[in-house]
Amino acid sequence: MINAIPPHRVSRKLIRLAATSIAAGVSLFAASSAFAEDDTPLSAVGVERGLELYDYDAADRCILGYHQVRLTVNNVYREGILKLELFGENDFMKSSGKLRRIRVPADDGPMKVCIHVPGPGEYAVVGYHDIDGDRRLDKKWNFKPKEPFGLSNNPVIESLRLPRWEETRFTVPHDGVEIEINLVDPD
Ligand SMILES: [Ca+2]
Repeated sequence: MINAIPPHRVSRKLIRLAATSIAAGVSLFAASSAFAEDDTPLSAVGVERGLELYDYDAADRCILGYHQVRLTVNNVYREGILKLELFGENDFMKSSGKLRRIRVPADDGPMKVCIHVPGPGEYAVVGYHDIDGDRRLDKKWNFKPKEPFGLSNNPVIESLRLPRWEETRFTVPHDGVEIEINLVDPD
């Protein structure tokens, strides 16, 4: 019985083991994110890449099982800024209805971005690739977007109109949800 471990040591060892496994599981999703696991302040990344970025616009850490939207953004590449906004039904697409705003350096897609939501419920995400990094969605002469944009549920918007809540909303359960947004090049 030389190798016997006292009961209290066993339980501590098990707790440590469990903690390590949980941490490994969490980082499994986050590891594929270009920046979610990177603790470098967003403002410092901005300086490095010549982009105007602020720490308060950072994305959230990806945590499986947490009430958050775990986004995969497609058709994006390493230039400029990726901007995403989270809305609820109230004042959808209006600045007063904006629940969160994320501005992160754009990277070669698919990009993983996580956004915490206030609680389980219905939400919508709208976003665009601010290629020139001027923090605005560039528009054409006819007010159509000039930079790639995307919406949750990826509805096709052919005419010149704002997206509707009904076509972009999705449900976030208590343990979060994975969604994909395909940025589309404007015609
Ligand atoms: Ca722009």
